[in-house]
Amino acid sequence: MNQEAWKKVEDAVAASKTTTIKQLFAADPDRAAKYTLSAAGWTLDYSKNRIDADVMKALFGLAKAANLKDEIEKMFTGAKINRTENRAVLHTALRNCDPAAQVFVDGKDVMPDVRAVLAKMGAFADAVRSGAHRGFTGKRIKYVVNIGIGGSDLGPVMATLALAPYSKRSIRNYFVSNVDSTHLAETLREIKADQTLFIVASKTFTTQETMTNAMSARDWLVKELGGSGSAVAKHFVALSTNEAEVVKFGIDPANMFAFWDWVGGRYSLPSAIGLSLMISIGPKNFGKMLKGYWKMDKHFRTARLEKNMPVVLALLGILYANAYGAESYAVLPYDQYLSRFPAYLQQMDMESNGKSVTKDGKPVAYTTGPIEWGEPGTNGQHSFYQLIHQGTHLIPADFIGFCKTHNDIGDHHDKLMANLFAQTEALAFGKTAEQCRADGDPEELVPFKTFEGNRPTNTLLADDLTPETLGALVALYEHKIFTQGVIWNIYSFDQWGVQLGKVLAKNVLKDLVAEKPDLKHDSSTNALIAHYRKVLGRA
Ligand code: G6Q
Repeated sequence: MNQEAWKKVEDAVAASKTTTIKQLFAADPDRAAKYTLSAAGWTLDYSKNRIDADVMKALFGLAKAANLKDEIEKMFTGAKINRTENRAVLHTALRNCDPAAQVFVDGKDVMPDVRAVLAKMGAFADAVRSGAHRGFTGKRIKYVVNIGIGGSDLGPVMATLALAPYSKRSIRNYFVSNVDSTHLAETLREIKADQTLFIVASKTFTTQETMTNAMSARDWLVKELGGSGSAVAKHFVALSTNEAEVVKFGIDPANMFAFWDWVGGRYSLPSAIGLSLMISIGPKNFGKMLKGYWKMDKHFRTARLEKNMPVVLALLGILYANAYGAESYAVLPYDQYLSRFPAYLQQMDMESNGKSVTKDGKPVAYTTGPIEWGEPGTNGQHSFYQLIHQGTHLIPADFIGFCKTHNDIGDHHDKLMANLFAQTEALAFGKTAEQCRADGDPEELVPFKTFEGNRPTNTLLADDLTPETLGALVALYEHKIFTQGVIWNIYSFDQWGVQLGKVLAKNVLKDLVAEKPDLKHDSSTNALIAHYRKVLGRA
């Protein structure tokens, strides 16, 4: 992080720190309008933050000092900004809807391949939806099971739930990720082999959990249907970058949907990894989602920093993480369809910016990626909001809502949105001791019923939850996270911590199953392995 520019942020914060959000509003009747932005179907009201013109100016200075505009261009034009893996980062190419667009990696335009895979996905999704693609015994596909984990699972799960109103209800989607056999077993209980399509989603096609689940699913299917290879051909497709491993597994490359090493797992929803979603909502709606992404991409690439929604969100996050010591932030969607959105973002943010080494390989001298968490409103209000209102931690929160609902029953939606607006109001303005007394609270209860307020929130509003607004929302957070990575000067697109887990588990597995293990771990791990083996009679 540029220390000179950061010093200016610290100075501006020091000068404004004692002014509360309440005072800031009282001093400026135009505050809400001043701190509201619109882009790609979304409105961001960030007025309920601990900011004034000087703080914002200093924050934009920080972005400029990091050459953010140049870094954005590098990403969009295929520079190898994921240096530790020597890869370009081009999820934006996946949703570039300009038919004339060209994006080059190593001198090759990637767009023809992107369009070809999308077309192949569309044709296949249509065939499954219409019944043209049938199972081994001639039955229509009724169950679609995505087998994948991490980036090959969380995006499709989140979006399939989010876009349920657009789904073909006669096809049911399942997602199996955990290597815990329970996940697969409970799914198999609900489906019929002759009506099931398994989608094996794995960028590398070597991930332990996914390959274990895929092999067990294949064994189950062959046992149920017979026919071995020919049954597998009708009931298994693969989403991967690794054709050789797909073929080894027994899936014909004709049934493989490709993507490329420049698509990071957690950024892969708009790639072939979105096939299960596309089967659910149809290629047209998938295309609309891509359009939503693309709109936000264009906004991010072209809007000046001061009007740039992902940049503003990123800078506010940096303000709280680095100047106020906030360790986490909450994402609180007031929409049941977005129930998995916080979990999806958790990976996107924490895997991208959970780094403690700068691009020069030196330890960072400041806080980086925050802990992201959240649940849909209003449920969270009856649980953890207490701590946000009156606890000792500062937890900035993003409230996400839609003016219209897909399920117009009575006054549910008005009540839902009333809660959203009321929460941000209460968090910002609190309740003073005087107000408590005026409400007749007994004096001994006043300290407990007083709310300090001054809790920062952003409110993100769209007219309704559609494929387009969902795509734009995902892109908004992707670019927010990118911007923070640039300012923190860290590599946001590798994930060596995930890779470590993949190796460690293999080593331990050997010791769990070996006839005579030679335990060479620490004493704790050795004892745990020995205990496990003893219970299973393998001692
Ligand atoms: C995502 C991560 C990680 C990855 C999974 C699955 O950015 O790299 O979550 O998506 O480990 O990997 P495969 O798709 O290769 O199975």
